[in-house]
Amino acid sequence: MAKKFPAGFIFGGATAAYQVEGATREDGRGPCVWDEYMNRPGARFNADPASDFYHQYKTDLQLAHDYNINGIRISLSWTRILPEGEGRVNPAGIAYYNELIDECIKQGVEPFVTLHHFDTPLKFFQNGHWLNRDLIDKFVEYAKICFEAFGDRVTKWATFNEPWSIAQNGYLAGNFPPNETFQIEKAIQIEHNLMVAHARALNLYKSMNLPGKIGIVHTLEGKVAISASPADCHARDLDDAISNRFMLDACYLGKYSDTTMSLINEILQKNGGKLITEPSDFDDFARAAKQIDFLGMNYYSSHFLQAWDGDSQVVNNSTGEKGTSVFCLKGIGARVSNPEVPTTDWDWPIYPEGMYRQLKRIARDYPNYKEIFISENGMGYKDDFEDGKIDDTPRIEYVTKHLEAILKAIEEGVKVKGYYIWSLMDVLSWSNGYNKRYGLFYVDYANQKRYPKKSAYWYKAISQRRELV
Ligand code: BGP
Repeated sequence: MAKKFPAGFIFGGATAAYQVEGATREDGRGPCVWDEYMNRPGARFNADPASDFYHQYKTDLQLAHDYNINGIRISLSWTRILPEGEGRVNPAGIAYYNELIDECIKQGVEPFVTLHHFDTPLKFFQNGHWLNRDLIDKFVEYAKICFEAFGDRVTKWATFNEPWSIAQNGYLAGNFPPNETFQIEKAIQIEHNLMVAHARALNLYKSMNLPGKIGIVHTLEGKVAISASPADCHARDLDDAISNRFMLDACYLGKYSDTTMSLINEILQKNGGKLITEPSDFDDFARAAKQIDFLGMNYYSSHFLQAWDGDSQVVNNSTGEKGTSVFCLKGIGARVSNPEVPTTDWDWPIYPEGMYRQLKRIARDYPNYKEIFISENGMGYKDDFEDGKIDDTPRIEYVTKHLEAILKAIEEGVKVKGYYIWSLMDVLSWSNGYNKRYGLFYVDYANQKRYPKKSAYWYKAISQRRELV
């Protein structure tokens, strides 16, 4: 295994606007889908003030600088920039992101900017969300405004964060708005529509001759058959097709391969439904596939697949009560526990081998990829805060194993250029609230004070030496 990370490797920290900014009603920001969702009666938590990054960003960037963190993932809140999602631009929103980006650069913390990290303008969500193709045009208009406003300084752009999570969580598992379950046809259609929006925004960016790079962030869940039986292996292939392969094909092949479509059609036949595409989509895909600069890969976990003949059933573990998850999809498979693989309290298998395999798979199946950033990886944990000290040794162990997997892939020739730990500081978790912490820096939500965890000191040492310590 390579000992050192290559020169220029980014040791970053990741955030997302809705999970850190707070200030959801300040300075003219308009409503997004999550505002309405989290303000419903009975909601367990909401996004104000979250980590108050809207006001505390200088403190957080100073900490990043002091801990040798040289990159930060941020996302732009669409409705801070366009309060109605379209039309009128909010000067205060543009000013905020100008100041934030300038501060990142001043502190030597390169911003990696995502245009859309789940927070669709409320109006568009109510109008059919990503099932309505009008939203593709609206997204491209919004992207253009962002490229024009910030494109002179932003060197890394991602069109979307995790299209699969939008589809899976919103339409299969039901733990993201609109909380629908088992709507497989809708999930696949949303994936396609998001890939069209991605391709069109990317092609637009490339036509503007700006100095940066552009890609997309996908969550690449590992898929492993629980046994060598052909039925379990087929369940693995079906889950991989809908979760990963379908969208990777769109991004890198510029089309859906025949094998991919046969798996997707099998899923659609068993569940009822049809994918609707337009011929121009594939022209957009083909142009974008030639121009995409990087893949952002989020990796947390892998699933162990068993053949499943029954109806769909899902139980989400959103409290950290170990062993409560159920996930079986009709026509695909059941995600079962593997007694040999440890899990987090939220039942996410800890399986760094899955990250290694996904990196190798990109290099093998999509050899035209240029570079990969691990744009999120980290461990949700109920940190103990004692006298201002947080010993998060399990998180250090988790990240160490994943960094080892990256070093192994690099040694074998995979072009991985950076790692952004999820998360820089503690943030709001979409469906788990505030007790599932990921940060290098602990946030005391009562007073917004930051405290470095044991992992922050450890991460600093790794970043300084570019090797595991
Ligand atoms: C990814 C998202 C992040 C973040 C992370 C952890 O899917 O891109 O925004 O939330 O997962 O997830 P969770 O907070 O559900 O544990």
